[in-house]
Amino acid sequence: MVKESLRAVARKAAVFVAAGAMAASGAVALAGTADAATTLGAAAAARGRYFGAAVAANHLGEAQYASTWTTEFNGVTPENEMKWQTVEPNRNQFNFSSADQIVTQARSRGMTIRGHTLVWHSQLAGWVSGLDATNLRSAMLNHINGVMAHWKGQIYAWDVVNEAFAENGGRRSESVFQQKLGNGYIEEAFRAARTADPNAKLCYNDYNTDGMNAKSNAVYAMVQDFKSRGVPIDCVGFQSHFNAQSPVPSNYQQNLARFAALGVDVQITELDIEGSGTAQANNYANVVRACLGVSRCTGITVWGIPDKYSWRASGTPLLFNDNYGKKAAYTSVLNELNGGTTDPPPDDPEDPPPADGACAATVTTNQWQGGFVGTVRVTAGSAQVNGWTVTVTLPSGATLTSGWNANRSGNSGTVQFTNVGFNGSIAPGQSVEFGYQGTGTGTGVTPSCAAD
Ligand code: 9MR
Repeated sequence: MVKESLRAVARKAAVFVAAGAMAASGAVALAGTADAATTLGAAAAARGRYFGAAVAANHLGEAQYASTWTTEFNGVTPENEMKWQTVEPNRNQFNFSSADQIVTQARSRGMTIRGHTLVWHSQLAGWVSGLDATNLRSAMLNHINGVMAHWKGQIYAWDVVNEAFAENGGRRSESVFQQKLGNGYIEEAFRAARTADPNAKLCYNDYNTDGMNAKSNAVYAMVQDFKSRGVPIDCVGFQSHFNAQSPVPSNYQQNLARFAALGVDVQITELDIEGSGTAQANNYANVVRACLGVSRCTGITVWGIPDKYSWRASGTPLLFNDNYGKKAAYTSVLNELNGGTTDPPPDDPEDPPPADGACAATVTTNQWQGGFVGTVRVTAGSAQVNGWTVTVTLPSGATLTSGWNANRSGNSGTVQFTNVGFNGSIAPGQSVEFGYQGTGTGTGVTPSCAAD
């Protein structure tokens, strides 16, 4: 009983964090409650995140499909309806009707909408591939402007460019944009997108970038370059299509964290995992846990609702079976979003709740060969906290290379972190999070917290 009530407090705390994050983005629906959430969307909202599904307009007439979407999810990505061949089948003739069927319903329910996708070599209208460079450039910019203008202010994040890299880290050579416009087309697309809808987050989205490999390293280098030169980019989408040949990488969370440390949000954009039963459920739980472990991982989208409508239905990769029954994978995702079994409960004797007026800090460290990410949770006692300082003594040899959501005094030895503007005030019993990334070994630290 005691554990349950304190978990409820922790959930309220998560709602508080969520509210702060959403005030900043202004785009994510907050559907969480203080009690154990019973839907994916509500549970994700309580963690400050969205949980979306790819939706196909042609299934919306099926009552169970529509109700499962609107009951369980607080986010959506139109699966094919915003792709170039659908929205601009002929030059400068736009058709938004099938995507609008999804967007209208999503907006009426306050869902987070991902726009997919503006510039992609596939599902492109036939007329595009015959253009010369000058015409292709103007067609690309006109497409970005036309599509983004239609939904201006309504889309949380756009996949501005999709799947531009090859597995070896080079550029994908079959892209007509790559062939005719050269490497600069990605930057041109992002700059145009920022102007077209300054409030949308602008993402680069790809697959097989989920672990650390030549392809993800190349995307990482691009984001780093964009950030250093002021090219607008806000987020990176990790498609996360997994099966036996392409399992969830062991360094999945570390990969998300290294991108986040560049100053972009990360999102799991097209999640599906082939399999069944406990193995599938465990894989899903690992993915959700990884996102929850990275404060800039703002949401998860599964690539479909029932298995039967998946692009790879034979692999039964989704959370609902063909009759919309909840699979073991559904339950493990919901449990994980609701706190899972890995977070030590706040009433653990080694992790006492803070005394009145004080704060407490706990850290979760993810260590890999040569580097680490620490996520620190700062929790107020039974009185309001108005500003805090967390002190961490790092092991020798550990050097911090970046951090988020806190100011820090140095990079090694004893480091003090103080709140930034938006997370200094913590209501009684509630929490905020900040994080850091470093090289060396960052495990075994015990943070302490002092309230101002
Ligand atoms: O799920 C989509 C499927 O219905 C389409 O036939 C296919 C066409 O390429 O695209 C699928 O979605 C893809 C997404 O747009 C980009 N990443 C890979 C997805 C799976 O192929």
